[in-house]
Amino acid sequence: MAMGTLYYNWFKPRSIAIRVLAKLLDLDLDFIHINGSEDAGAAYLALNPLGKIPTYVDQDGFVLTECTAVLTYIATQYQHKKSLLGANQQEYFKVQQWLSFANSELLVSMGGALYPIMKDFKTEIVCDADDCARMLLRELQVLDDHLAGRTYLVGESLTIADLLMNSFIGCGIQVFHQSWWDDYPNIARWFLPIYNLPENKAVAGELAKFEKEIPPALQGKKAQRALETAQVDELDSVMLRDEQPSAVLVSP
Ligand SMILES: N[C@@H](CCC(=O)N[C@@H](CS)C(=O)NCC(=O)O)C(=O)O
Repeated sequence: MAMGTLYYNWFKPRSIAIRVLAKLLDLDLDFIHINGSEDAGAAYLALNPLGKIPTYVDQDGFVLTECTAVLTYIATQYQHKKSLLGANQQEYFKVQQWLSFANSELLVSMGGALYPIMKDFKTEIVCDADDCARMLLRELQVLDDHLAGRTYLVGESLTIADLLMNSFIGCGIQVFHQSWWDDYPNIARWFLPIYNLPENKAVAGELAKFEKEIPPALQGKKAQRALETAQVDELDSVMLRDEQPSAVLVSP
C-alpha cells in the first residue's frame, strides 16, 4: 500500500518540490494528476474545496492542502530518513519564513509578471503586471543578498525551503535567463547545484530556455543602465540645444 497520495499537476510549480521531496525521502506515493480548479470533480472538491493543487492525503486518510504545509508535514513525518527542516528550532522557523516568502511573495509577483509574457498560459490574472514586475525585482534582490556566501537558504544543509524556492526560481529562469544569471549571481550560484540534484532533475527535467519578448521593466539591470544612459544622453542634447540661444544672446 502506498504511503500517501499526492494530487498534483505536471506544469504547476507548487507540486514540483513535493515530488522532489518524495524522491529524496524515497517515499512510495500515489500521484494523481489534476487539471485545475475549473474541471475538478466533486471527489477532488471534497478534499480541496478550492479545487487547487496540490493536495496530499496520508495513508490513514489525513487530508492536507497548501503546499508549504504539505512539504512541512511530509518532511516531519519522515525526518528519521533525512533531515530537511533545519538543524535546530530557529532554523526550523527560518525554513518556514523562506517557504512563506517563496509561496506568498515571490511566486505571486512572478506569476503576475510572467503570465502576460507566456501568453499561452491560461490563468487568472490577479494583479497588475507592472506592479508585479517591480515587486519581483525587489524580492529577487532580497534573495540574492541573502544568498551571498551561502550554499543553502537556511543553515548548512538542504531544506524544504531550498526545494520550493528552487522550483519557483526555475520557472522564472526559463524565461528571464538573459538577465537573471548576470543580475543575481548569488541566486545563480545557489540555484544550479540544487536544480542538478538527480532527484530534482528526475522531476523537473532539463531546464528549458524560452525566447520570449520581455517587457523593458524586466529586461534586467544591464538593459536598465543602457536605457538610463540613453535618457541622460537625450537630456544632455536637449540641454545643449536649450543653452545655445542664451549663449548667442550674451555674445557680443
Ligand atoms: N495557497 C495554495 C495555492 C494553490 C494554487 O494556487 N495552486 C495553483 C497551481 S500552482 C492551482 O491550483 N492553479 C489551478 C487553478 O487555479 O485552476 C498553496 O500554496 O498550495
